[in-house]
Amino acid sequence: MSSDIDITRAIFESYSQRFLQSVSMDVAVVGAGPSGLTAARYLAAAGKKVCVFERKLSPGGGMWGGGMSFPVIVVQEAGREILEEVGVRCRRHGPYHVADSIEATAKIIAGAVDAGATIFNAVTVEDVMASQDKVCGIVVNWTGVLAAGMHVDPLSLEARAVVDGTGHPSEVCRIVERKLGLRTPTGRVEGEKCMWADEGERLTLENTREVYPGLYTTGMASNAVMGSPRMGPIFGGMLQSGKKVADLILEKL
Ligand code: 48F
Repeated sequence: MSSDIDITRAIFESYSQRFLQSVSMDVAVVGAGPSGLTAARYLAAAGKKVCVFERKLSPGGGMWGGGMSFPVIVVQEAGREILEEVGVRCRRHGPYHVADSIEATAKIIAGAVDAGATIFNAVTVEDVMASQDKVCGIVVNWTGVLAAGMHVDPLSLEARAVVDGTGHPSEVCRIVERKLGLRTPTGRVEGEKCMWADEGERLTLENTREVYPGLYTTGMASNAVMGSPRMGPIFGGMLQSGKKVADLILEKL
C-alpha cells in the first residue's frame, strides 16, 4: 500500500539524483529550441554527458507554433534529412518540404531524450561561470523564483562547453558580452536584422561558432550575435546549426 508521501519521496529522490548527476557535465545547452535540442541529440549520441536547460515548462522553443500559429514548418533538403532521423514525416511542397510543427517538435524533444540528453525544464540560466579566460559552466535558478522577483541566490554547474541556444535574445552571449567581451570580430552582440529567409538560413550555419573560449552559439542566437537576418518559420538552418555546433564541440572535447 503506497501513500502520498511515497509519491513525494519518489519525486524528490529521483530529481535530486538527476540534479546531482548533472553538477558536472560535458556540455550544457541553454535553451530547448530546435537548435539546442538537435545539438543535444548529436552530442548525447556521441557519448557526451549533455544537459539542456529550458526556462519554460515546455521544451520546444519557437517550433510549436509553425508560422503565425498555423502548425506547419518549412525546411529545405538538409533540414528534411535531420527531421527524418527522428521520424518526422515530411512532404514536398514546391521547392521546400513541410512537416507538422507539433509532430516535429515532439519528436525532436524525444530524439534528444532517447539519445541520452537530460532536459531540465522551468530552470533559467542567469549567468555563466568563467575562470582562466574560459567559460566553464552555468549558473541556474528556478524560473518561478525569478518570475516572483525573489532574492534567492542561484547554483553553479560545471560544463566543459556551454551552448547558447536561447534564440533571438541570445541571452548567454549578452551576459558574456557585458562581463567578459565576446571573441567575435566586433566583440558585441550585433542584434538580428530584418527577415530574409534564404540568407538567414545560410548564415545561421555560417555563424554557428565558438564566440568565447568554451561558449558556442547555435540557431537564431548565432545570427543575433553576428547581426544576420532572421528567417521566420523555416527551420532547416536551426537543425543544421545544432548539428554543426555538436561537431565543433566534439572536435574539441
Ligand atoms: O527560440 P528558440 O526556438 O531558439 P532556436 O533553436 O530556434 C529559433 C526558432 O524557434 C525561430 C526561428 C526559426 O527560423 O527563428 O524563432 O534558435 O528556443 C530558445 C529557447 O531558449 C529558452 C527559451 O524559453 C526557448 O525555449 N531560453 C531563453 N533564454 C533562456 C532560455 C535562459 N536564460 N535560460 C534557459 N532557457
